[in-house]
This record gives sequence, C-alpha cells and structure tokens, in this order.
Amino acid sequence: NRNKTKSGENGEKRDGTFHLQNPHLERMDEDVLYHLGLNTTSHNFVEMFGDVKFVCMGGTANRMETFAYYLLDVLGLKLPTGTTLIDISRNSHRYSMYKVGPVLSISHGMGVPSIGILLHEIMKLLKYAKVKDPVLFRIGTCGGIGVEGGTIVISEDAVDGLGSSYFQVPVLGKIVRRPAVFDKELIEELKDCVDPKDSYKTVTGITLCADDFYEGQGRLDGAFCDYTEAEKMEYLHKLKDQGVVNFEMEALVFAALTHHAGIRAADVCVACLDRLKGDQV
Ligand code: R2B
Repeated sequence: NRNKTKSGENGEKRDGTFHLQNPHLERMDEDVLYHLGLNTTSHNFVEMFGDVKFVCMGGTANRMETFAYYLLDVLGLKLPTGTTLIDISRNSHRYSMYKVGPVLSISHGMGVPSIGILLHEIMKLLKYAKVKDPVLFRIGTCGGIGVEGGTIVISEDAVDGLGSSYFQVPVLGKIVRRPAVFDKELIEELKDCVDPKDSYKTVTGITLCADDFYEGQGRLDGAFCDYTEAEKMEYLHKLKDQGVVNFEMEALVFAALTHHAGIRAADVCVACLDRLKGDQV
C-alpha cells in the first residue's frame, strides 16, 4: 500500500513501472532468458507473470520449492487435487522457479555471479510482463558475526571484503562501479513486522558480501589457510565493531542491480551459526 512519491532516481517511474537502462532491448525481436528456460516468442510473459508483486530468492532449488508450498498455505490457496507446483524453469536445469499467486519463489545458486545472472533475467522478465512496482527479497542463509544461529538478519547496507559498498564489475576491460543500496523504507517496513513474541531474534546491520565461503570469510577449515586463529578472531571482532553483523555471498550485486533499476529490494537472511563461535555449519 505504499504511496509512491519519488520518481526517476534510477530506473523507477512515477506509475510504478521501471525502466531497464538498455536501449538494445527495444531493438530485439525476441529475448531468450536462457537460464530461466523462457523466451518472449514462446511464452506470454504478461499472461504468465503480469500479476507478480513479490520475487523471493534463496540459494537452493529445494528450499525455494518448500517455500512455494509454504506460500500456498499462507496465502490460503489450494492446488487442484492430485496436482503439484511446477518448476517453471525446469528446462533450463539452472535455476528453479515456482509461482504462487503474486509471488515468484526462485533459487539463485551461490555467490555474486550466479545471482547476478538471475537478476538480469528476472528484471527483464518483470519488464516484459509489465509488472509494476515489484519487490524483490533474498531470503537466504548467512553466518552471523556476534549473532546467534537462528537469528534473522536484515541487511541495512552491503560491503565487499575490502569494505567498499560498491558492486564492481569489469565491463569492456574497465571497472564499472555501481552503488549497493537497499531501500531504507522497505527495511523499516520489515522491522515493523518484528513481533516481540517471535521465537527468534531479528537484527539489522551491515552485511559483508564475500566472494568465497572459506578464506574469504576468515574460516580456518578450508583447503588452504595462511592465517592464525588469533588473526581470524581479530578480523571478526574488527568487523563486528564496524557494525558488520553477517557474512553472505550475494548482497552486493543484489543491492546494486535492483537499485540501478529502481526496484525495491531487501536481503533477509537466517544466521546458520555465530562465526565468533566457530566455522563449521
Ligand atoms: C549463504 O550460503 C551460501 C554458502 O553456503 C551462499 O550462497 C550464501 O550467501
């Protein structure tokens, strides 16, 4: 029910539609969303996805299928007896996508390149479907930093392993830097959902988006490790003092590409463990 007051900062327009800043798309007769197993010739995107309001993304296909069934329940929708939900992207063998009412539940794999490819294709899908004012969520897992396992972490900001809050990607041999910004209003809306009676804690803070699960997150248990446990702990405590509450591997590109398109997005992850207490999940 949000009243839209701002417009055009990035790709977002006053009527809720958004503009992808790519003039080449207008000139294409057909667009193959290769990793989603869809194309604009064989599939009617407006009919299939025109009513989408939320896109929820998480790492694994299995989890996002489970989430889709959970949504059926939450939204009070019933499948005809003897039928099941269908993985719309099953032919791609890359990501899995389920649609339940106005929600898409999609797996994004692990890391920035994987979710980055998905974001390009999902944002095009939403554009071709003429979806207005969609909201994207990453509902993933993470490692807490001074945050107990089972805690929900809402990302206020995303930084890379060097502390930069830009998604940096080489394009045509040069680095392109895009600011990684989450929608502050959406973060507040999510915080308002927190119920003191929840059986888990919810915290907010800075998310460190690493390019690796082991050395990139200061673990001691990878195949290689050139630092001591004391050095690891010093690093983790330094991060904590800087307001970093969790490690994951997608936030930077997620915040940057959605912000660039003017699409509201939030990263809401459950901590699998507190990294101040160990490395193994
Ligand atoms: C959380 O979990 C995955 C690594 O195990 C990665 O996708 C992430 O961000």
